[in-house]
Amino acid sequence: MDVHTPVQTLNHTASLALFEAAKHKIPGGVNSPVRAFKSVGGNPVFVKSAKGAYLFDEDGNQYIELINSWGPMILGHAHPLIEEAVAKAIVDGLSFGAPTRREVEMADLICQMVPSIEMVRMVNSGTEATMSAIRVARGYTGRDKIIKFEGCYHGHGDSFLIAAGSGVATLGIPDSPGVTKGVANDTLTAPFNDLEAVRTLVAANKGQIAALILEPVVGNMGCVPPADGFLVGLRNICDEEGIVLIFDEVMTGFRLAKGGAQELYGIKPDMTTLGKIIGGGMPVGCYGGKREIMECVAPAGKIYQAGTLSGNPIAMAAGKAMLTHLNDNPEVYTQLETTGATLEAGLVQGLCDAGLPYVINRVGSMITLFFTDQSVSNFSDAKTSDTEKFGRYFRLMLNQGIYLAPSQYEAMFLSTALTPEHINTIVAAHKNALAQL
Ligand code: HOZ
Repeated sequence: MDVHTPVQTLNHTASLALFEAAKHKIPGGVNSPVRAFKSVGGNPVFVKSAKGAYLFDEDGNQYIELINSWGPMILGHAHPLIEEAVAKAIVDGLSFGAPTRREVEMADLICQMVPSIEMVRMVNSGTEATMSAIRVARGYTGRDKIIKFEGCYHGHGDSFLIAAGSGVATLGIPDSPGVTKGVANDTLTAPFNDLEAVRTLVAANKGQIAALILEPVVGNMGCVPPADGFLVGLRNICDEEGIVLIFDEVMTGFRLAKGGAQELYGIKPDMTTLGKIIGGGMPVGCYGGKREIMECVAPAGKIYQAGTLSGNPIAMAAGKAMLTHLNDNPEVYTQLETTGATLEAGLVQGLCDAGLPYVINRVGSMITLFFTDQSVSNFSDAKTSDTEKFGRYFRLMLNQGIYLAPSQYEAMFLSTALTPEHINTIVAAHKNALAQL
């Protein structure tokens, strides 16, 4: 019989003091709600630094990193290639609000790696990318409505805060106050993986739907892969009805394959949105797609979208270093798949030994453990999870130095900095946590 080590609570004195101070000046003490640990209990850990597979907090605790800034740190933290590129760029100036060579090189690289993107516009975040993409889709089609899926999260733009996942689902406020009825009425929702529901919406709103947007592999209700035939079914519906198909690849882009989920599943969307991943973690995003659509964007066309910081030189330098590395080293994806499969096998073993009901969804280096006994293929399924149990599990893992996403409705993101030894450590902590749930 395994002997389990009782989990001691780590010292979080400095984090706690910072959180108390933060609550006086920052709403809820955090600059993005999901960081507040609200659904898992306890208080947020304040990060001091990160390197490779590790995160270090203000109290000197060390954690193995499984969030990786919600996806972009594919190569782990403070990777020398990216650090060097940023250091070199900084001496040339921080922001110009004018075009630069690096933006042209980045646009070339993105179009090369994601062939459905024929033209691309840089913005500053994934939220900005998705908000801009639907404006362009509306301008291009002359239609107002969009379809999104329950539990998908596309940033905090008004149109997307309807039946949203991520922090919105975590805090139980799926339809945020402040979103006007008009905007809400233009957002139609369907359950993920339900083609019939989409067909019904399209038939009931004939000629009115500008865009259908989705995370092709969802990360924001936990990891939920597309069912066989789902993505191709959506592609066909959009073709038949003249609807712009938008893949939100803020989390999956350059992570699941060089060309993102669209390469993995062999489906070409009309438009793609990307986020922090194209800046190696710097604040950046972009949207792009078919030339015919993108040429409608000002100043080439009449659909307005702009930004002083768009294509920021430091973000471009970091992004170019990371994307070039991914482009030149396809073995990164084999390594991420192996790491993901090894972690999954270890987690499954622990859960079977403990005799606990579970579902693990994984696509490559995105993975979620749901505490439920029914398969999870949409948001209703995800909500059958025992979130209390997830909270206890989260705290037991944190206190053993494993940093998971602080919500059942998020995915873990693995990096190439994780070694087999790290995976062994995570699995040992997992077994220990399960024994003490
Ligand atoms: N699921 C979010 C990223 N797509 C979490 C990050 C945040 O909201 O701060």
